[in-house]
Amino acid sequence: MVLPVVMGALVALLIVGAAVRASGRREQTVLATADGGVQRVRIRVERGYDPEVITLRAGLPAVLEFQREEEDPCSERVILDGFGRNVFLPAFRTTAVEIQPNRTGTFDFACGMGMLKGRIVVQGADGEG
Ligand SMILES: [Cu+2]
Repeated sequence: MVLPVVMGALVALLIVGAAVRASGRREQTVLATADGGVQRVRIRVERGYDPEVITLRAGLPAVLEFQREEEDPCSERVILDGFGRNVFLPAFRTTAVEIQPNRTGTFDFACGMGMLKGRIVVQGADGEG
């Protein structure tokens, strides 16, 4: 029977894919720079966001530098619902998006179609979420 073998291979592939994805997820903690107290993080955009999870501190402005390294229309907009931003990202450019993370919490961001996903975690000054 060929079908069970194919199914088994597919399941194995899915498990491997999930493991790679889990280990590939990177979290970056961003603390205020000494000059001007602006938090700054660069996010590479290519078939996803790298890092996918960004930790910010509440109460300090933050600049997210989206470095888009592809022309795939999927990633041409980034939507930060929690911050009321919907921004066009030109291909092979870095676009700075300034946000004001005043409230603690977890705020998802995504491409225009909701296929590429990232997350901003805003923590209080004491490091609590
Ligand atoms: Cu997309």
